[in-house]
Amino acid sequence: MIKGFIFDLDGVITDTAELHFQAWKKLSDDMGWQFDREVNERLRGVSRMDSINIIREHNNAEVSEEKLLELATLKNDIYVASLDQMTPDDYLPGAQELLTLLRQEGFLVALGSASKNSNKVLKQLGATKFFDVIGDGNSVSKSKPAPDIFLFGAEQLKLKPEQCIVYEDAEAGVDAAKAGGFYSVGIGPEERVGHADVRFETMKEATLFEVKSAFGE
Ligand code: B16
Ligand code: MG
Repeated sequence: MIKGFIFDLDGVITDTAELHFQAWKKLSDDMGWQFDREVNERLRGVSRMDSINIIREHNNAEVSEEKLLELATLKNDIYVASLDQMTPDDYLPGAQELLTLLRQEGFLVALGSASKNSNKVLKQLGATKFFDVIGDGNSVSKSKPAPDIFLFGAEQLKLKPEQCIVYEDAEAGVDAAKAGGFYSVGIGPEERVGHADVRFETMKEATLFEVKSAFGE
Protein backbone atom coordinates (compact mmCIF):
# COMPACT_ATOMS: atom_id res chain seq x y z
CA MET A 1 0.00 0.00 0.00
CA ILE A 2 1.46 3.35 -1.07
CA LYS A 3 1.57 5.87 1.78
CA GLY A 4 4.31 8.29 0.77
CA PHE A 5 5.93 10.12 -2.10
CA ILE A 6 9.55 11.27 -2.35
CA PHE A 7 10.38 13.88 -4.96
CA ASP A 8 13.63 14.90 -6.55
CA LEU A 9 13.72 18.70 -7.03
CA ASP A 10 15.56 19.80 -10.18
CA GLY A 11 13.80 18.32 -13.22
CA VAL A 12 10.77 17.13 -11.25
CA ILE A 13 9.34 20.02 -9.22
CA THR A 14 11.09 22.83 -11.11
CA ASP A 15 13.75 23.24 -13.76
CA THR A 16 16.78 24.72 -12.04
CA ALA A 17 19.01 23.07 -14.69
CA GLU A 18 19.01 26.24 -16.81
CA LEU A 19 20.18 28.36 -13.85
CA HIS A 20 22.86 25.79 -12.97
CA PHE A 21 23.94 25.88 -16.63
CA GLN A 22 24.23 29.68 -16.69
CA ALA A 23 26.31 29.67 -13.48
CA TRP A 24 28.69 26.88 -14.63
CA LYS A 25 29.01 28.64 -18.02
CA LYS A 26 30.01 31.93 -16.38
CA LEU A 27 32.60 30.16 -14.21
CA SER A 28 33.96 28.18 -17.19
CA ASP A 29 34.19 31.30 -19.38
CA ASP A 30 36.10 33.09 -16.61
CA MET A 31 38.46 30.10 -16.35
CA GLY A 32 38.85 29.75 -20.14
CA TRP A 33 37.26 26.28 -19.93
CA GLN A 34 35.04 24.69 -22.55
CA PHE A 35 31.49 24.04 -21.28
CA ASP A 36 28.33 23.46 -23.28
CA ARG A 37 24.85 21.98 -22.92
CA GLU A 38 26.09 18.48 -23.73
CA VAL A 39 28.49 18.56 -20.75
CA ASN A 40 25.72 20.18 -18.66
CA GLU A 41 23.48 17.16 -19.34
CA ARG A 42 26.05 15.01 -17.48
CA LEU A 43 25.55 17.16 -14.34
CA ARG A 44 21.86 16.29 -13.96
CA GLY A 45 21.24 15.10 -10.39
CA VAL A 46 25.00 15.10 -9.68
CA SER A 47 26.37 16.85 -6.55
CA ARG A 48 28.20 20.20 -6.79
CA MET A 49 31.71 18.82 -6.21
CA ASP A 50 31.15 15.85 -8.54
CA SER A 51 29.88 18.35 -11.14
CA ILE A 52 33.00 20.54 -11.01
CA ASN A 53 35.17 17.44 -11.28
CA ILE A 54 33.32 16.41 -14.45
CA ILE A 55 33.94 19.89 -15.93
CA ARG A 56 37.60 19.86 -14.82
CA GLU A 57 38.18 16.41 -16.36
CA HIS A 58 36.42 17.47 -19.57
CA ASN A 59 39.00 20.29 -19.82
CA ASN A 60 41.98 18.13 -18.73
CA ALA A 61 42.67 20.83 -16.14
CA GLU A 62 44.94 20.30 -13.14
CA VAL A 63 43.38 22.06 -10.14
CA SER A 64 44.16 21.60 -6.43
CA GLU A 65 41.37 20.42 -4.12
CA GLU A 66 41.44 23.79 -2.38
CA LYS A 67 41.08 25.76 -5.64
CA LEU A 68 38.33 23.40 -6.80
CA LEU A 69 36.35 24.11 -3.64
CA GLU A 70 36.87 27.84 -4.16
CA LEU A 71 35.61 27.60 -7.77
CA ALA A 72 32.58 25.54 -6.73
CA THR A 73 31.77 28.23 -4.14
CA LEU A 74 32.05 30.94 -6.79
CA LYS A 75 29.65 29.03 -9.04
CA ASN A 76 27.28 28.55 -6.13
CA ASP A 77 27.25 32.28 -5.36
CA ILE A 78 26.24 33.00 -8.98
CA TYR A 79 23.59 30.25 -8.87
CA VAL A 80 22.11 31.32 -5.51
CA ALA A 81 21.86 34.96 -6.66
CA SER A 82 19.99 33.81 -9.78
CA LEU A 83 17.42 31.96 -7.62
CA ASP A 84 16.04 35.35 -6.58
CA GLN A 85 14.31 35.45 -10.00
CA MET A 86 12.40 32.24 -9.25
CA THR A 87 8.68 32.64 -8.44
CA PRO A 88 5.60 30.40 -7.92
CA ASP A 89 5.18 30.51 -11.73
CA ASP A 90 8.26 28.31 -12.05
CA TYR A 91 6.83 24.89 -11.15
CA LEU A 92 7.18 22.37 -13.94
CA PRO A 93 3.68 21.91 -15.44
CA GLY A 94 1.71 19.43 -13.32
CA ALA A 95 3.99 19.53 -10.26
CA GLN A 96 2.04 22.01 -8.15
CA GLU A 97 -1.26 20.28 -8.96
CA LEU A 98 0.16 16.90 -7.93
CA LEU A 99 1.62 18.23 -4.65
CA THR A 100 -1.70 19.91 -3.82
CA LEU A 101 -3.63 16.70 -4.46
CA LEU A 102 -1.22 14.61 -2.35
CA ARG A 103 -1.86 16.97 0.57
CA GLN A 104 -5.65 16.72 0.08
CA GLU A 105 -5.48 12.91 -0.09
CA GLY A 106 -3.34 12.68 3.08
CA PHE A 107 -0.17 11.15 1.61
CA LEU A 108 3.15 11.78 3.36
CA VAL A 109 5.60 13.72 1.19
CA ALA A 110 9.39 14.16 1.32
CA LEU A 111 11.97 15.89 -0.82
CA GLY A 112 15.02 13.84 -1.90
CA SER A 113 17.35 16.22 -3.70
CA ALA A 114 21.12 16.44 -4.15
CA SER A 115 20.95 20.22 -3.90
CA LYS A 116 22.24 22.05 -0.84
CA ASN A 117 20.04 24.97 -1.94
CA SER A 118 16.75 23.06 -1.80
CA ASN A 119 15.27 25.17 1.01
CA LYS A 120 15.80 28.38 -0.94
CA VAL A 121 14.30 26.90 -4.14
CA LEU A 122 11.22 25.64 -2.25
CA LYS A 123 10.83 29.02 -0.57
CA GLN A 124 10.98 30.89 -3.89
CA LEU A 125 8.30 28.57 -5.31
CA GLY A 126 6.16 28.76 -2.17
CA ALA A 127 6.37 24.94 -2.05
CA THR A 128 7.73 24.36 1.48
CA LYS A 129 4.18 23.72 2.77
CA PHE A 130 3.82 20.63 0.56
CA PHE A 131 6.63 18.72 2.30
CA ASP A 132 6.64 16.85 5.62
CA VAL A 133 10.37 16.19 5.34
CA ILE A 134 13.12 17.94 3.39
CA GLY A 135 16.01 15.69 2.44
CA ASP A 136 18.69 17.63 0.57
CA GLY A 137 22.43 17.74 -0.13
CA ASN A 138 23.07 18.41 3.56
CA SER A 139 21.10 15.39 4.85
CA VAL A 140 23.39 12.52 3.83
CA SER A 141 27.01 12.14 2.75
CA LYS A 142 26.66 9.52 -0.01
CA SER A 143 25.00 11.01 -3.10
CA LYS A 144 22.90 9.29 -5.78
CA PRO A 145 23.20 6.55 -7.14
CA ALA A 146 23.51 5.54 -3.47
CA PRO A 147 19.98 5.18 -2.03
CA ASP A 148 20.82 7.14 1.15
CA ILE A 149 18.84 10.33 0.43
CA PHE A 150 15.64 8.37 -0.27
CA LEU A 151 16.19 6.04 2.71
CA PHE A 152 16.60 9.19 4.84
CA GLY A 153 13.27 10.54 3.55
CA ALA A 154 11.40 7.26 4.16
CA GLU A 155 12.86 6.91 7.64
CA GLN A 156 11.85 10.46 8.56
CA LEU A 157 8.35 9.80 7.22
CA LYS A 158 8.36 6.57 9.29
CA LEU A 159 7.62 4.52 6.18
CA LYS A 160 9.27 1.51 4.56
CA PRO A 161 10.73 1.92 1.04
CA GLU A 162 8.04 -0.38 -0.38
CA GLN A 163 5.39 2.08 0.88
CA CYS A 164 6.92 4.99 -1.08
CA ILE A 165 7.06 6.14 -4.69
CA VAL A 166 10.14 8.12 -5.81
CA TYR A 167 9.90 10.62 -8.69
CA GLU A 168 13.23 11.19 -10.49
CA ASP A 169 14.49 12.73 -13.73
CA ALA A 170 18.14 11.57 -13.53
CA GLU A 171 19.62 8.18 -14.41
CA ALA A 172 21.56 8.07 -11.12
CA GLY A 173 18.39 9.07 -9.25
CA VAL A 174 16.40 6.14 -10.64
CA ASP A 175 19.35 3.85 -9.80
CA ALA A 176 19.25 5.21 -6.22
CA ALA A 177 15.49 4.59 -5.89
CA LYS A 178 15.84 1.03 -7.18
CA ALA A 179 18.85 0.32 -4.93
CA GLY A 180 16.76 1.39 -1.93
CA GLY A 181 13.79 -0.83 -2.82
CA PHE A 182 11.43 2.05 -3.72
CA TYR A 183 8.87 2.16 -6.51
CA SER A 184 10.28 4.52 -9.15
CA VAL A 185 8.65 6.98 -11.52
CA GLY A 186 11.01 8.28 -14.22
CA ILE A 187 10.38 11.71 -15.71
CA GLY A 188 12.04 12.17 -19.10
CA PRO A 189 13.25 10.22 -22.13
CA GLU A 190 13.62 6.43 -22.38
CA GLU A 191 17.40 6.61 -22.79
CA ARG A 192 17.71 8.43 -19.44
CA VAL A 193 15.03 6.99 -17.16
CA GLY A 194 13.74 3.98 -19.12
CA HIS A 195 14.91 1.73 -16.25
CA ALA A 196 12.31 3.23 -13.84
CA ASP A 197 9.29 1.04 -12.94
CA VAL A 198 7.11 3.46 -14.89
CA ARG A 199 8.12 6.39 -17.09
CA PHE A 200 6.39 9.57 -18.25
CA GLU A 201 7.76 12.14 -20.69
CA THR A 202 6.86 15.07 -18.39
CA MET A 203 5.39 15.75 -14.94
CA LYS A 204 2.13 16.76 -16.60
CA GLU A 205 1.41 13.12 -17.46
CA ALA A 206 2.64 11.72 -14.12
CA THR A 207 -0.64 12.40 -12.28
CA LEU A 208 -1.72 10.65 -9.07
CA PHE A 209 -4.36 8.75 -11.02
CA GLU A 210 -1.86 7.49 -13.66
CA VAL A 211 0.77 6.56 -11.11
CA LYS A 212 -1.66 4.77 -8.77
CA SER A 213 -3.03 2.81 -11.72
CA ALA A 214 0.49 1.91 -12.87
CA PHE A 215 1.20 0.38 -9.44
CA GLY A 216 -2.20 -1.35 -9.22
CA GLU A 217 -3.61 0.87 -6.45
P1 B16 B 1 23.65 22.48 -5.42
P2 B16 B 1 18.37 17.42 -7.89
C1 B16 B 1 20.74 18.57 -8.40
O1 B16 B 1 19.39 18.69 -8.04
C2 B16 B 1 20.97 19.19 -9.78
O2 B16 B 1 20.30 18.43 -10.77
C3 B16 B 1 22.44 19.19 -10.09
O3 B16 B 1 22.67 19.77 -11.36
C4 B16 B 1 23.17 19.97 -8.99
O4 B16 B 1 24.59 19.97 -9.24
C5 B16 B 1 22.87 19.32 -7.65
O5 B16 B 1 21.48 19.33 -7.43
C6 B16 B 1 23.56 20.05 -6.49
O6 B16 B 1 23.02 21.34 -6.37
O7 B16 B 1 24.90 22.98 -6.09
O8 B16 B 1 22.53 23.49 -5.37
O9 B16 B 1 23.93 21.85 -4.08
O10 B16 B 1 18.05 16.96 -9.26
O11 B16 B 1 19.05 16.35 -7.03
O12 B16 B 1 17.21 18.05 -7.17
MG1 MG C 1 16.83 15.97 -10.74
